[in-house]
Amino acid sequence: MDTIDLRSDTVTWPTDEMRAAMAQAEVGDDVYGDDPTLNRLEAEAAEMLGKEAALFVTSGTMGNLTALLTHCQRGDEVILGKQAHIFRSEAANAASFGGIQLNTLELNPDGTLDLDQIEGAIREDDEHMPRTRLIALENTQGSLFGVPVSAGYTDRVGDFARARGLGLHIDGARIFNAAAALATPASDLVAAADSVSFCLSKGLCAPVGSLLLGDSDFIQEARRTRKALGGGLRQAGILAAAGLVALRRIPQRLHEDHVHACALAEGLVDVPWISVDPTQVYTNMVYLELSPEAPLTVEALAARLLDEYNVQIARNRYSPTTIRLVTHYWVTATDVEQVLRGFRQVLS
Ligand code: TLP
Repeated sequence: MDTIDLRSDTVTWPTDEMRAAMAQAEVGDDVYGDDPTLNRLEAEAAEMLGKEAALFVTSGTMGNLTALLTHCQRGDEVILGKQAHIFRSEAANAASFGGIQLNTLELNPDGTLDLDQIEGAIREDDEHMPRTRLIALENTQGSLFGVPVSAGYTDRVGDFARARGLGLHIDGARIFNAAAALATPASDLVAAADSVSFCLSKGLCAPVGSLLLGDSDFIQEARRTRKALGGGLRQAGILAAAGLVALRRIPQRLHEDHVHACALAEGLVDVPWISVDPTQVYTNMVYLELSPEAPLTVEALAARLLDEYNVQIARNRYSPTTIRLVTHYWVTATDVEQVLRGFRQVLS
């Protein structure tokens, strides 16, 4: 990449191997179900995550929306964290396109929801009330330092949901980061879920795409929903070819990004005006606070880092003094040193 871009792992460029695979991809028309490369990607993803079937969608947002629209009817309710991406950062799509209401609960610092609070949020069968249909978890929980959520907890939520006739969806945009951090197969982290979405185009480096997974009936229905949303793609094998390289090559190297995130946090501890807690680095995200007394704003800091050190950072959308640094394939150990030099010199 041409800058050291820490704004997100969504910024990752495809690898050379992905570009070559895209150029050579066998293609068909996926709406007819005959794109061989896309079919292979969906089959391999389903097998990796231990689900019956998978559906390629354009983005994480589309994966979550397709899941919610498939699980829920208009007037249904989904219980999820107040800090969930689905609630905060998906442009109220469940409400605007599905008439679905989101009932949010405060997340614990470890990314979990209390089961007794979920219990309290489930609606009675009463004509005045929405119908509770679904619980949604996020793993890793991006807004809470990228903390991974354990298989044990997810299994408990799955049992709890099944016992009450509710579904469980996992926004697993970064499920392979969670798997790497917990040294647990991703399939174990989602075994309890009726549906899970994960992104190819974040830490896995593919240029486009996410997958939504579940049992065959669910995915057949989701395919209809995706078509209705305009997400029926044609020669999508071009994109799937990069996705296959992503799935086969990248999950096993994600721990390197986590090591780099820790190195960044540790190196920033002594930098003036910055507060950071290295014990709150769990995966590939480092959250920093810039003191309100600092001699420059986050925007001014970002401009100087870019001009003088070729480093890109961005302000957190929800706070003027919070910065999230995200490590990924294109951030090397040498880049980490360069970033630390930049922060030290601009802020000293
Ligand atoms: N997250 C992006 C931004 O929207 C903040 C990022 O840079 O982290 N679930 C989770 C947990 C996500 O973090 C994101 C994207 C999505 C879903 C949506 O994915 P896309 O951007 O592919 O629609």
